[in-house]
Amino acid sequence: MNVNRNILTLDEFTLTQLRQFPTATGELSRLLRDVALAAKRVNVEVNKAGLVDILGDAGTINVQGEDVKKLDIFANNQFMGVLKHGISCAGIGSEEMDDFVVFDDEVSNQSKYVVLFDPLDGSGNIDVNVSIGTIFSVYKRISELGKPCTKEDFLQPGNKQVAAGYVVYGSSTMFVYATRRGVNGFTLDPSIGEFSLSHPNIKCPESGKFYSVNHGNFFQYDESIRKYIDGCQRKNKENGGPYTQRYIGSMVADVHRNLIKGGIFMYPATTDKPKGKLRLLYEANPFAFIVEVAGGLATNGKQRILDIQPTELHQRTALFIGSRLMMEELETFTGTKIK
Ligand code: AHM
Ligand code: MG
Repeated sequence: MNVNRNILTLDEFTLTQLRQFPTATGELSRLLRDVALAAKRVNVEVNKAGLVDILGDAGTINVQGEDVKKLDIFANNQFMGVLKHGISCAGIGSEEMDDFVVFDDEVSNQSKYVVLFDPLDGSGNIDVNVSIGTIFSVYKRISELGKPCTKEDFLQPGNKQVAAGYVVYGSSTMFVYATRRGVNGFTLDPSIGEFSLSHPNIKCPESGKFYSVNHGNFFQYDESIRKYIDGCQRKNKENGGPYTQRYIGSMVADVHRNLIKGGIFMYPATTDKPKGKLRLLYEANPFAFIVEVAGGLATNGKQRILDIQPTELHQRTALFIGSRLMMEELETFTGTKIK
C-alpha cells in the first residue's frame, strides 16, 4: 500500500531520522515530541490571549528583576511539565526560574538529556499581538546515569549541544530545530494539530539585506559597532548596501527572518548593560547552534558564542549572529577573526 509521505509531521520526520540509526534509542525524538506538545498548548493560549484575562503582569518579578506576564508563567509550567513527565530529560534550566531544576526520580535519573529554555521570549510583545517565541537547547548529560543530574550538565559550552530549536508564534506557528545533521522547519497545521515539515534543510543565505539592532541604544555601543551600523546605512558596492533595518524586539522573530532571508542580528553590549542583555544559555547558544548548522556565524564580538564556557544559568552576553559574509564584514570592524 502506498501512503503519502510527501508531507511529514514532526513525529514522522524524527522517526525517519531515527530509522537511519538502528542503534539509536529514540530519546531525542521523544524529547522533541514533548517540547512540541508544550508548544501547541502555549500556542492555543497565545492565540486567545486577547480574549481571556490572561494578559498583563502576574504581579511578580522574575529572577532577572523583570515583570512576569501571566503567559510566561503558563509557558514555563507547560515546558517544565512535559519534560518532567517525559522519559528523556533529567533536569531543566529556565529563564523564569532562579536555579536549575533536577527532576531526581527513578526514570529521570536514567534520562540522557538536560534542557535549557526560554519559555516565552519577547515578553514585551505579548500584549500587543506581535510575534513571540520559545527557545530551547539540549545537552547530553556528563554526570553518571542513574544518579540525579548536576550543575555541570547544564554549564557545558554551546558547542556540546546535541540539538536546539525555537518556536515562533507568528502569523503561523513554526517549530524549527537543528541537530548537527541539519536544520528543519515545521509549520503548525491547525486542521490536524500537527507540526508539518514546511522548510526542509534550512540554509542561511551567505549574505542578505537585513540588519536588526536596537537603534535607540546607538550611542551606547562601542565605536567599532557604531561604525559598522553606520556602514549598513550607506551605499556600498562591496556589500550591496544600504541594508534594510528590521527590528521587532522579539529575538525569535528577528533571527528567524534573517535565517530564512539572510541578514545580521545584533544585541551589542551597551554602557547601561556592559555584559549585553541576552542570556547565553537559553537565548544565544541555541540560536548560535542553529545558525551555524545552517551555515551562518555567531559571536559576542570577541569570541565564537559556542566556545564560551558558561559559569551561571542566567549569564548574559553580547550577540552578533547571521549570514556568514555579513558577519565577516562586521569582523573587519571589530578586528576579530572568529572562524
Ligand atoms: P525577554 O527575554 O525579557 O523577552 O528579553 C529578550 C528580548 C529579545 O527577544 C529581544 O531581541 C530583546 O529582548 C529586545 O530588547 P530591547 O527591547 O532592549 O531591544
Ligand atoms: Mg528571553
